[in-house]
Amino acid sequence: MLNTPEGYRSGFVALVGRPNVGKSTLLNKLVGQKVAIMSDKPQTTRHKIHSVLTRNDAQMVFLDTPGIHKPRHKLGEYMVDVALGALKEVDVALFLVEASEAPGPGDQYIAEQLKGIKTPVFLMLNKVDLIQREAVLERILQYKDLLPFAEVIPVSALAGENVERLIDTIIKYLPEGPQYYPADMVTDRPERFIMAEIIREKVLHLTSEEIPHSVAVVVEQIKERNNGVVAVSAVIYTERDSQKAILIGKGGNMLKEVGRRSREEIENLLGSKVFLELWVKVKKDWRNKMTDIRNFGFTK
Ligand code: GDP
Ligand code: MG
Ligand code: K
Repeated sequence: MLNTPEGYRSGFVALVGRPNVGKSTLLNKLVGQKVAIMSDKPQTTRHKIHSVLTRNDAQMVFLDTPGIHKPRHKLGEYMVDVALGALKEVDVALFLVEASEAPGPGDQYIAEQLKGIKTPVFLMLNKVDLIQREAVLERILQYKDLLPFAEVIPVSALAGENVERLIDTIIKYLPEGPQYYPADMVTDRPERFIMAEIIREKVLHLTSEEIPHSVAVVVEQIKERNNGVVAVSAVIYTERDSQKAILIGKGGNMLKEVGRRSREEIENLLGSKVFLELWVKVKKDWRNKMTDIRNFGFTK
């Protein structure tokens, strides 16, 4: 435990909301650095990510939960489980919704799940930059019926609008408590995991519908060489030979581009030159095999 001043507050905050409402974007804005990957495809986030925001008066630990949605396969069930489990452990839950859309079945499903939980829930109307100012209040009224919300906060995670106010409001709900983590720490996830997430993000960005979420990335080796270059070797797992072919691309072009973009970002993360080696392997039907799910590191 680090020395904690009198009156210090600390606690845990979970982000929930249907896929693509901007949970990862908000999380990154809150802690001011890229820790969760973002993409315009749903279900980019499979893991619980802890990231930490430290101020002089408080420390918040954020969990980016996988989207809560009606499960369609075992991995789906598992993700929902992780998300719901996280909600019971936290001091505040941020329920993100889309300002540009009226409440849908996905939001209703999440609201149902949240009803049984004692944690105070904030309604976070995100992406307010996409709608007229005058439309904000009307939209809030549509969502307010879903649950008894402790607070209602319109934000733009992308633009950082109202994020300071959100932080101040969260702190009011935190109990007095110690500073759990050092002030300069933003995530307790090992770099290996973040690297794998960066590579997976590039795959999802560069391939369109052909490569669904049946892709997993495992970073197998990280070695620092004498010249300071960090050699990273990673495997991208797909479910089918046809997907493997798409991922490799004509003359290996797709894989090269995934590698180039990933390498640049990993270099930023590590602050050193990186030599990145990528492999593509087929592992059939992995989504429905729990043992494989564990092997890929989806631990609770
Ligand atoms: P998640 O699935 O809930 O984690 O959503 P992401 O954070 O991955 O965001 C999904 C998409 O919405 C990305 O393309 C983001 O850039 C976009 N997005 C997130 N927040 C905002 C926002 O405040 N305004 C706008 N215009 N787009 C946003
Ligand atoms: Mg996400
Ligand atoms: K997403």
